[in-house]
Amino acid sequence: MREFKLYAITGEEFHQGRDLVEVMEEAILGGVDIIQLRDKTSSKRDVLNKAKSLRELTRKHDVLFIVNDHIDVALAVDADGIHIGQDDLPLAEARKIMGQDKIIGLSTHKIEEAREAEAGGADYIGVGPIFHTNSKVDVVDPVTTEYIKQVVAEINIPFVAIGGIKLHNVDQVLDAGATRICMISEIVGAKDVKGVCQQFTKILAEKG
Ligand code: 3NM
Repeated sequence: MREFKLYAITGEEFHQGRDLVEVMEEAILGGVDIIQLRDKTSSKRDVLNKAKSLRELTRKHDVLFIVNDHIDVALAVDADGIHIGQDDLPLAEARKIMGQDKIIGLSTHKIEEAREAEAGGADYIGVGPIFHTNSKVDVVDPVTTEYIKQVVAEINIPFVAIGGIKLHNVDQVLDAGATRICMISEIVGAKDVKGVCQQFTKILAEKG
């Protein structure tokens, strides 16, 4: 899997009416090197159309493109991979459908899930929510930076820290050992999306 560090997930409820592709392009221009289309409410057809647009954008800028949950959409647009949660299609079934060459990311909220993801062949895991987040419904309580430390000590596949990460608290995440960070609201809800991403890029370069 190609290396990535700054991961942005779409969250159109934070876009303040701005165009999806424009917001994500600003993020890429600020240094985001992987984007995920996450849309829990639109029709399959609408998700497909958004995925097509974002696939075109990510090809243009040569950054990774991941689709949340919709495996069929991911395959239809030739995304680089999918991201799934603990209640989605199991990893083994997802791998059968996606094949060996595609990226499969899995959300984890405790070390047992991280171990299972690694044993099951996930390409990367999400580790979170580190802090309180309003961007995901039914999310578990914050796992804190302690969970990052556990994963660093035990798990050998790449991981991204996620959940409530902001410019003002990212240092805690990196100090705990994370080298890849993932955000929705702090990026796509920013007035200056590109500027915020440039700041994260700089921080990652300094700490990395
Ligand atoms: N997954 P924000 S937390 C999509 O812990 C998602 O698995 C999480 O949004 C997890 O950066 C989360 O706005 C929401 O807090 C992240």
